[in-house]
Amino acid sequence: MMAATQMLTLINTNRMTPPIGPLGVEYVAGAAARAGASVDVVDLCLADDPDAALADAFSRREPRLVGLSFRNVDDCFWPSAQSFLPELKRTVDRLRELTAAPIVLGGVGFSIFPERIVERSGCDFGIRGDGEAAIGHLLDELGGKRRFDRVPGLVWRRDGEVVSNGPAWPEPLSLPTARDAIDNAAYFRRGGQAGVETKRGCNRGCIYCADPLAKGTALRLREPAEVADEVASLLARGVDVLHTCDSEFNVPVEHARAVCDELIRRGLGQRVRWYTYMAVLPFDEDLADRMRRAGCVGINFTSDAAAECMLQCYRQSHRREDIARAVGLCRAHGMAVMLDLLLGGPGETPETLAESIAFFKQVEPDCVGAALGMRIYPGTGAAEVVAAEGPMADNPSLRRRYDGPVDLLEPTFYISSALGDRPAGLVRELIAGDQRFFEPLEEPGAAEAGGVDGDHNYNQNDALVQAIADGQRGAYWDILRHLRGR
Ligand code: B12
Repeated sequence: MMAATQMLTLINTNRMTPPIGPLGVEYVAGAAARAGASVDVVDLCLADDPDAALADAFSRREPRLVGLSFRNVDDCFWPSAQSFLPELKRTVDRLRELTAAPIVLGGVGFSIFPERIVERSGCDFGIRGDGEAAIGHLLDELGGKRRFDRVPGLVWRRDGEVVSNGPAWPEPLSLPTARDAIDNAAYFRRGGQAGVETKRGCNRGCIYCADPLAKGTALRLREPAEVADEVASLLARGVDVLHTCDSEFNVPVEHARAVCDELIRRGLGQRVRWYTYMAVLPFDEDLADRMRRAGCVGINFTSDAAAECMLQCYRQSHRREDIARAVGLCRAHGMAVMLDLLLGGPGETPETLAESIAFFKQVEPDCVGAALGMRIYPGTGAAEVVAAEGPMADNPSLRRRYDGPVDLLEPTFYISSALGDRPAGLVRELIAGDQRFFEPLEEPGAAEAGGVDGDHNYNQNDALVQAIADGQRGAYWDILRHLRGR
């Protein structure tokens, strides 16, 4: 157990808008405080002038440790492809001027590339995986024997070399429920929702996904009662629109049912509205019914494609008929439905593109997120597929906006070269103005760049910011569809 005098300053570095409450900071701060540390949070997202906020914060304190939360490495969106690493480096450099305290990094984005980001940012430490218990261990070692090899998840420098202890994915999973470390009410006003986790980890094999790298492949479940306590804490703060922060809510399905049952039993299902990410399978009448009664109003499915070869390429277990059935279940139970399309993966051709888009139109969802370009992360199935295609430098399907050698730490996307020079143009022609679709942005330099407001990048999205200021709440795809009058 930590000594009560140990002081930790946690900083949220994510300044995208609409602002999303930094759930990682919330839980890490709550856990460190529960373990006896005195914790301050400096939230650069809610600060008008981040530089002034930092200067002000460190003029009044000298903590033992400064923790930076780095949620997004980049916006994962082609072709905007914005990396947040330069900004992170600037923040670390600025902190070096303001404090002598060591700096530790953490966050889901950080945990995808832990060693690289420790090196690139120049910070002292990083924690890959869950931060709640690990940060307490680190504080203890800093104030004691400095046996950094004992801190779970720690990435650190030994004799000038960056070394790592292996990820921190502790079990069982129990998290603070008070929701009092960040300003959830402000995030609700400005971001229109709050996040909550029912579990961590994902055991699915989707080739493109980085979640198993950051959260592990074991499903670490929270007690349903704990999830319900947290929902009640948010309600007490006037926050009644939520988004789950699990990789997929319905995996494993028994846990999804149990969480719903607990929300229903406590009458919370009638007081909150929530949205969720889900796999297309497993999903049936029974789960749809329980979810609706538990307060779910919208589901965003990892549907990916309808062309069979693309579903196989992405290693999805559902077939196109399952997508149609999932949409039908949502309709029957009064939940809005968003289907994600991942276009341009290995093997995509103009024909498979046309097939998937036509099918997604035909099943009549409320929205379709037509993302073009698969962000390639090292350590995923996608990286293996790309490696098998030959040297990355010569791969005509890799798209990027940075110079120099291909480096997967930078936003690097795969768009099948079979789609030609203007794949976004092709996709937009196939969508043909169907207002249910969020379209990919035109390629940089494309002659016709109309319809740029038709995408669903939630990074600096002014239309969303304005809609939320005007009182709209909910998942961003649901707000955007209302803005389109749908
Ligand atoms: C739910 C979700 C959303 C929801 C958020 C809903 C909400 N109200 O919170 C919505 C749909 C809005 C969304 C939007 C976006 N998202 Co998102 N999202 C997620 C998801 C599934 C959960 C994030 C989360 O809150 N996790 C729970 C928290 C508690 O975990 P955590 O942040 O990792 O924190 C833990 C540790 O990392 C660590 N930690 C965190 N901070 C710190 C700090 C210190 C000092 C330490 C020691 C430890 C530590 O401890 C914490 C507790 O254990 C993740 C994937 C995932 N499974 O995590 C993607 C993910 C974060 N999103 C991603 C992206 C790209 C985006 C968008 C940029 C997409 C876009 N272009 O519009 C936007 C950005 C929005 C924004 N303003 O930030 C990517 C980021 C990848 C990357 N390249 O950086 C992810 C990883 C998905 C993926 N696999 O691609 N997202």
